[in-house]
Amino acid sequence: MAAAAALALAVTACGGGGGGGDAPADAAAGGEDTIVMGFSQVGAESGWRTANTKSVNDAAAEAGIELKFSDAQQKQENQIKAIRSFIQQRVDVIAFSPVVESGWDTVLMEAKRANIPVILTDRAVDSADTSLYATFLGSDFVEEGKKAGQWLLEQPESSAGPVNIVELQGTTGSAPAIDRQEGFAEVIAGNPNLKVIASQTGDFTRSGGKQVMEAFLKAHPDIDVLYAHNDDMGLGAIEAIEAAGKVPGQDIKIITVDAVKDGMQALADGKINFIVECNPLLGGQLMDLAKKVVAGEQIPPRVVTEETTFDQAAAKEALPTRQY
Ligand code: GYE
Repeated sequence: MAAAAALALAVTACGGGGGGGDAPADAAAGGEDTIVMGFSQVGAESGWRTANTKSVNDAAAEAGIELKFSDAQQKQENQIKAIRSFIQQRVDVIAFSPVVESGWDTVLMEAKRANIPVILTDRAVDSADTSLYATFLGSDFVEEGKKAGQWLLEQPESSAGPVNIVELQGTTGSAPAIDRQEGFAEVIAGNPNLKVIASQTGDFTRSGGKQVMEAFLKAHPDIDVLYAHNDDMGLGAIEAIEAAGKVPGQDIKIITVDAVKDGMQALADGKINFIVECNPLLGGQLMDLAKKVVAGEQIPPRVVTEETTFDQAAAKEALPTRQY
């Protein structure tokens, strides 16, 4: 620990002296007053993520904030490395979307000791010490899970007899996977007809969704409903369902989360039945919060994004003007 701290100090001193690797970037971006943000992204696992990355990049350019962007390829160790490097470069603010909820206290403490504010964006951490970050900007994932369950509760088949549900979970240990499972389970517990007969992670990817759905279809001939924690896994699962000779949206009803373009298209085409929206366009709000926190202004500890839901008719209406 002491050695690491000493090293961090040494690198910091060097960078601050003007001869460090970060000096030219600062100069190019317009000098001393430019806010520099280190941003550690989860990866590029889904359409949602692609839209989120674009939003962050566009908003930084618009706000005149210099962005140091790092892609963690869905690995926590890469995010920890990126955050340490941002601390060494003495960025003004660090923003990151934590791939999983736990295991962040040490590195967040390092940022705090270096006096660099941290903004959590999109996903939460489970740290008990909330002084380790300035705010959390993102969706209410439990609420999203509840909306998915609520739609299913309202379908006529839910009161007609047993409904066998399979669930494709997001990345194990991630806030959206944990919370979307929890919200959904809580709501469907109100109806004994509704049973989750299998639940497994597809890692938020299309290929993961396809593979796991293939296995579900082999093991369970009697699946009525698929609940996928994101559109991409749902879209992968549709391929598996069609390959098994079943009709997605009819033989198996499908509920997903996100409402990205490809998901909305499948919903409009009748292959998905219901999508709970999760808004990836967080860039603008993130840059506003960053400016305030760097200026020492008060910011709310939690900023929740507003979201809606779509059935097939609503998807048809929304698609032509959908941004992502
Ligand atoms: O739903 C999924 C992505 O963290 C809200 O991550 C995000 C989730 C999103 O891979 O598609």
